[in-house]
Amino acid sequence: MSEPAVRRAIRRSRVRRAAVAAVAVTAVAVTTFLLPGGASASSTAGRPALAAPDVPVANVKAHLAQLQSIATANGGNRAHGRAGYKASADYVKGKLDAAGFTTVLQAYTYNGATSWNVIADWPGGDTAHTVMVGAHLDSVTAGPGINDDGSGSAGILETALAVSRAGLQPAKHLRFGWWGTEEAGMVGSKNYVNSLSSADRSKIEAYLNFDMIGSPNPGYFVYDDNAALDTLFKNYFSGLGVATEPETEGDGRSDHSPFKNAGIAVGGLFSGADYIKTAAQAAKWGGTSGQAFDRCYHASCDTSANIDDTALDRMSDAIAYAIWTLAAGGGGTPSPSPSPSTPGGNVFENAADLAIPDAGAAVTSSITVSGRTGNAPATLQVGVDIKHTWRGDLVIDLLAPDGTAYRLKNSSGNDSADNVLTTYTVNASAKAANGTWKLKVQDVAAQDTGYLDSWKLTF
Ligand code: DTR
Ligand code: ZN
Ligand code: ZN
Repeated sequence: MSEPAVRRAIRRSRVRRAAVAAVAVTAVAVTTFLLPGGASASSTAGRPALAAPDVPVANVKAHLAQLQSIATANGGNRAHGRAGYKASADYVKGKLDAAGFTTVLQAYTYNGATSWNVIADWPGGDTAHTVMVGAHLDSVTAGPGINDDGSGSAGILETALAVSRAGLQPAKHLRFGWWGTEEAGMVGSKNYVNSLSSADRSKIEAYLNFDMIGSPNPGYFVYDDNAALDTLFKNYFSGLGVATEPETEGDGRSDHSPFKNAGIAVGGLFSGADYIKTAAQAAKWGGTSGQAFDRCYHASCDTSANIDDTALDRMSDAIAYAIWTLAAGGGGTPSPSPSPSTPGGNVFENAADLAIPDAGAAVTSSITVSGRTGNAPATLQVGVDIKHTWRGDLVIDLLAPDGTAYRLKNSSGNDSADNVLTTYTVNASAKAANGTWKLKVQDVAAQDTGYLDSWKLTF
């Protein structure tokens, strides 16, 4: 007799438990991510998603304070060939060694001076499927380079330390890189990519670059070089309710370029440099229109004071979300992946696995609908696919963007069949179509467990 059947037999002999008072919690969700070549980074079906942790912005700022101190103690900068750069590399390496990473200072020379990339591998994971994250550690000679690019260096450092704190055991292999001599033309990262055999390059499924993520007058720009990685970050910020724009200013101007030129999928985030924030951008992001995103770009005033904490916080959390999603099949804030991919289609789906706590709190999964006009139809189709070993435990609601709840399914003491694979029809004609719709699911009786496999809205 299969294990679920044994459980059913036991449950039939058992008085059903009262429903558990529920406190809805926002779900964690897995986003299936397809890389070029079809490799997928989704979690094993049915395994509850791992939630990416919050990356404490205070810790990121503490790293920036260290980099500031290093610059102050070494002629005011952390530039190629200067003592401040090597001290920065030693600081980063020391933190990583203490956290259990396998680190290497990869030496090279440029303009007669030796410099080093810091390469750190997190032990474990399938090295044939490597996810790499990087930032440049050097500054210009004019200043300490706290936003450019201490912010990216500190953001990925604290995320690496979060991987260690979590004892993460991702399916894919994780590698981090802190690049030297970017300011002279991506010299360090070029050295690294050129040092790889073509076989080793092909093992890097994605390279994510973070060069300026804490600009004082911030924008939220997503690299659009690779559609899937672009969508990953756009979904993340959509889940935060933060608008993003494609990053176009930096094409060819940072360390993702050598990886892209080697045929590796690249992505990343950027908070802006010397371009001027428009009125429209200020309207959606706040800050000051008519002013550069970073007035201290490549200047001596690019110090610890030259950071917007909110941007640094959000972007650091996005780094963690990307790593957990790509390498560990986990994620963070539910991120809808509307289908078709362009807004305005009539089918929107979230295929993210979502664990449903047994006899526990309700969980929600989100789909953000955009590009439609008017209200939802009187026959809105809600397709639900839940894997569960006793569907009578489940209560399912559709929540409209304004919070109105439509009950799709009640619990039932005698519906012991497996799974919910049903399309419900809802008269949602009183509700605007655009906005974030949610599916709320609660398991109200003990024993038997399951997860939301996917759900979709058809307008
Ligand atoms: N961070 C700058 C290079 C740069 C300018 N704009 C962008 C946009 C996206 C990435 C990088 C850049 C520097 O290192 O000088
Ligand atoms: Zn720079
Ligand atoms: Zn930079």
